[in-house]
Amino acid sequence: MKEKILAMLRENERGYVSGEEISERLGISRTAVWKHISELRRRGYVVEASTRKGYRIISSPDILYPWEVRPLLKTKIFGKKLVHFTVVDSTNTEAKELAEKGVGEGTVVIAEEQRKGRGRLGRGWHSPKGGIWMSLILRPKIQPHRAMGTTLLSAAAVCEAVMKVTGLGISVKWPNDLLIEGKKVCGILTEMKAETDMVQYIIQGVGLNVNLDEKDLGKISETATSLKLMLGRPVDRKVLLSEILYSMENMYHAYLRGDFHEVMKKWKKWNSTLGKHLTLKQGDREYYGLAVDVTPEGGLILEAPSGERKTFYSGEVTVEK
Ligand code: BT5
Repeated sequence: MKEKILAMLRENERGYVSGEEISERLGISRTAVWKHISELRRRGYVVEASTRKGYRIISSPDILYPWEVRPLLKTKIFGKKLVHFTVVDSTNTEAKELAEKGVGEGTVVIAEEQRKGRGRLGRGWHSPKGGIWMSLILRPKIQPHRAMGTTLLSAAAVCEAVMKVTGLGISVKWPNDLLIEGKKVCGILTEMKAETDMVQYIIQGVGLNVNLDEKDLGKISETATSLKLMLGRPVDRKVLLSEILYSMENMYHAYLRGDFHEVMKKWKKWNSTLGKHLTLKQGDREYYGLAVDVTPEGGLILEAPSGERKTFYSGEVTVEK
């Protein structure tokens, strides 16, 4: 109902819409209209009311409410069910709980702020207001070793969407870092539950610094940046979120069809890792080599100076300057 009332108020942005018209068109009582308007106000919308003329919308909050995002979606299933939090510990944790309860593929959990945002290997993810902190539930019928491929497709999808909406030059550093001018703007956290030979669900967490200012980044501003800082103006998070989900859905379907070539082609287009000499750290072990390719499962193939090739499925990469 909120979605419909907002649409009516926005049809005629400079003018008023009478309570009577809303009530007639939506088939609800005038009191119900008033209750919905009060609810919108509680959620940060500024709606002017005049006894003679009716209601007029003055401004909307910059919040990724489901009824704001839904009308912009171009996807078939991704994001159609959207669970929104103002503040939460971690959207990945929430998504995992939902997945355990059987919630379907394509469900997205999103938060304006995370108190305990998570990175890989127990690291934290700084998530103040202004970012896109989201987790997507996937239920592909694939073997666990292929799950990492979804990290790559998500990384490529976010690059595609960011490029489309902002025009900024963005690149992927294998496996899950998205960088602009060498600074991290987005990280991806893939978590899964699997039986020995079949994935039950994958939670694809995406953390993207959209409208964060220098002060929001605080201590990490030396290594991290945001789209707003790079662009010099804020970005419409709703539009960007809808583009990200659209790209993710398209690439995910290509991936499920077995069209790895399509996914890899996109990933390679955005990547800044292949062709570079780099050090890959796994715990306290280090490997050095030339990044020659990625496998359809998302593994990175390194060629050591001896010519020997080895594939890695996890690790921290430092590109040699
Ligand atoms: C990642 O881990 O890059 C994965 C981050 C995934 C975050 C999303 S947000 C939605 C969902 N819910 C969650 O709880 N998590 C996911 P990793 O590669 O381990 O990088 C973590 C490191 O990046 C930290 O140790 C910091 O150095 C740095 N970092 C932390 N917050 C950052 C930020 N907002 N921007 C850039 N770098 C950050």
